[in-house]
Amino acid sequence: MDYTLKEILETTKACKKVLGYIERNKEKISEFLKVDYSDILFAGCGSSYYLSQSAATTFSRYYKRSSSIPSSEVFIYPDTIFNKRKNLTCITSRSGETSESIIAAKHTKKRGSLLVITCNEESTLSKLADLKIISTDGKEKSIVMTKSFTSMLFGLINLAILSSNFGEEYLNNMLDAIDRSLKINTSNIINEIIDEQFTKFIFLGSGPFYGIANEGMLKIKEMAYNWSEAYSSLEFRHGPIAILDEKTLVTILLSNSGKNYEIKLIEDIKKLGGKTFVISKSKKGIENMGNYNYSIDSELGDYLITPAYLPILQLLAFYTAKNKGINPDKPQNLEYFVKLK
Ligand code: F1P
Repeated sequence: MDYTLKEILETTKACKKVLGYIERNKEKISEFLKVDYSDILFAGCGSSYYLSQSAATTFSRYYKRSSSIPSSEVFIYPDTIFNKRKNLTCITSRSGETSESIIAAKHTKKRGSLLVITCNEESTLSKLADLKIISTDGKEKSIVMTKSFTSMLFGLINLAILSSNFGEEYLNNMLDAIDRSLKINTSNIINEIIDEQFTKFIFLGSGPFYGIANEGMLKIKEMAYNWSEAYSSLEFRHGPIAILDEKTLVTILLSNSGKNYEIKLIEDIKKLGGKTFVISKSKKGIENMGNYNYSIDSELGDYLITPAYLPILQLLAFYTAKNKGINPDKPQNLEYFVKLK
């Protein structure tokens, strides 16, 4: 089996492991999060930046107002980042060795505390951290990030929940939802989609789903070398909609908060001849809304369901690549992490 596929299918196990890590270090983590930080900034590169986008939205909801930027922006435009109060920076990095993220970490450590989430405990970033969260089983052989992304996001959502004493009872439901999303691997939906040989891929998601939409966009580029774009859902009407044709697949990550608006958008896209793939938590009220549909069948809210949407997008990219005769285990032009020379 291709190891990229094997790693996607190991996602639930990786999430359980990160949960165990958080459980074992609960006291230390709670103490760290009790500090009255004024600004919280998430930063990362590539997939880890998109992970930061989604995590920052979830931290804003459950912990404190947070924002996200690519790591390089931290040291290229430092004046725009921090005020003089007590800051917390969270750097996300699978390898813990990406140059921009290391420079950003050193930079922000001078101005506050540093939280690092990574899959590599022995990395440079882990050693710089005031608090580190390790996704041991998120570690991958594959260059493209899959279970590492999902397990690190799962870990960060758990931190947000822990900080607010909100709903630890939801953790098992989150793991169940991830398991159910992986079932798409044995359904026919992805085969039906790849048979159409779409040439353009658009991913739409709002709030915590925006970072996930960006990651769907990146997976298609990295694995299948297809043109792809991602937008905050309703932004799609403001220009990008002009490129729709019957060979464009628009994947919509349906939310609870924006559902009514998103349903109207799906109808518009279909009227204009684009094809839609609707990923939702529940089928209720939206049966066969898209040209293609996948429902995870979960009662979770928007902020907690996000990790479960990822395996679907990763598998879509994986099989699109295979169908084009591309080996997703060996993507062209990419390295495991970027080292600036
Ligand atoms: C990961 C990353 C990947 C990307 C590429 C280069 O960095 O940016 O997202 O696919 O292969 O590395 P990190 O998470 O290890 O910092």
